[in-house]
Amino acid sequence: MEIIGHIDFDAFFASVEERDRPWLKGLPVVVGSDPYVGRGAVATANYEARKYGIHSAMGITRAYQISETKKKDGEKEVIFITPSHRKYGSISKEIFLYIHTFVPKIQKVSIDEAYLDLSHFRSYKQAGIFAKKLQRAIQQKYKLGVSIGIGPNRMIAKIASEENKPKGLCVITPRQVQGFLDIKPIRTLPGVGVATERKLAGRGIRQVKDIRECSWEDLEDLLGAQGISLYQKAHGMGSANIYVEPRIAKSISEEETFVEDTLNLRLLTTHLERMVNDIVLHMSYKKVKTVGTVAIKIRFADFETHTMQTTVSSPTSSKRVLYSVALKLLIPFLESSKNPKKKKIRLIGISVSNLIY
Ligand code: TTP
Ligand code: MG
Repeated sequence: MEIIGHIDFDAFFASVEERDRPWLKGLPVVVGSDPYVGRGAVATANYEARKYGIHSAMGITRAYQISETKKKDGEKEVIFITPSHRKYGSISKEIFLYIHTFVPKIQKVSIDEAYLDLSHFRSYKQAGIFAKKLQRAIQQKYKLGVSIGIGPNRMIAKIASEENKPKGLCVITPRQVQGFLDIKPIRTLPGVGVATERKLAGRGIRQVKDIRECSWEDLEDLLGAQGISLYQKAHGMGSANIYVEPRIAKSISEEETFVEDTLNLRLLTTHLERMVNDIVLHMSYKKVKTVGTVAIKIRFADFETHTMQTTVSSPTSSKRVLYSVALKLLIPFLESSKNPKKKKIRLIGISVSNLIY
């Protein structure tokens, strides 16, 4: 029996910012473009800001106007925050690696969502118990809320994860699928956009159940191939395949582009140290015992790029050793030997390979 989970972080970018800046607690928060520049959109809004009607992809100027109106009415004004994509990316990576220690088959589909193969729990009840534990663990360890949906295929799991957001858990067994879907607006089904919705509304088709009551021939006449696929979705059918990236990595790497090109040793070594820490963390999650080769990548301001690698005398997992090996590779790029024109550095990367599991 296949049991599929879908996990999605709640108001992800905004939740990270609220977590890292406790003074934001209880305030409406929008992460997105700078409203004073006036172009661009809302990446996400926390749940307080959503109560004002602000949502992802809304123009930032519109969000700002809403905030100003609310302020005039004596309500809390919205706090606008510029996104830190690198931070969200590394938090996402870390949490999914953590989940991976409990769930061998994971398919990450965006920065904050993934499908989980929970079939090894053997029952929906056990999968649900696990999901609740996972939510608590993530809350405790990372101070972030996640919602989880469970169902017999990816489509149902994803719709279920939306069901009780935030911090929602919704388990839909195969027997419950039809009742769950039937009363949903057709927009809930993947692939139904505004145009399809409008077309079907003209025929009185508004809920999933209305699609199910059509014959597939009628739907095909109306929508072509999409009609057939819609018919299947309305009956709760979907794929339960989880596409897993190869588990045994050949190398682990990290790289960072600096906000400003630099030759500042302190800055470079701080970044290098942080990247080594991340690599060692990933090694432990991936159960890599030691590494045999360390490589670094340097990109100068003019985009000229070099890589250098070295084999360590004995395979290691020591942070200190990895750092000093990487530093030894880096230093010539700060000196005349490999950088006679004293070009500033735009990016550094580090990669470890010859992994022993
Ligand atoms: P979502 O999971 O769609 O949204 P969310 O996590 O903010 O809120 P929800 O609780 O409803 O899941 O997207 C994840 C992140 O992706 C979101 O925090 C910000 C980013 N994002 C954008 O930058 N632009 C967009 O239009 C959307 C939809 C998301
Ligand atoms: Mg989300």
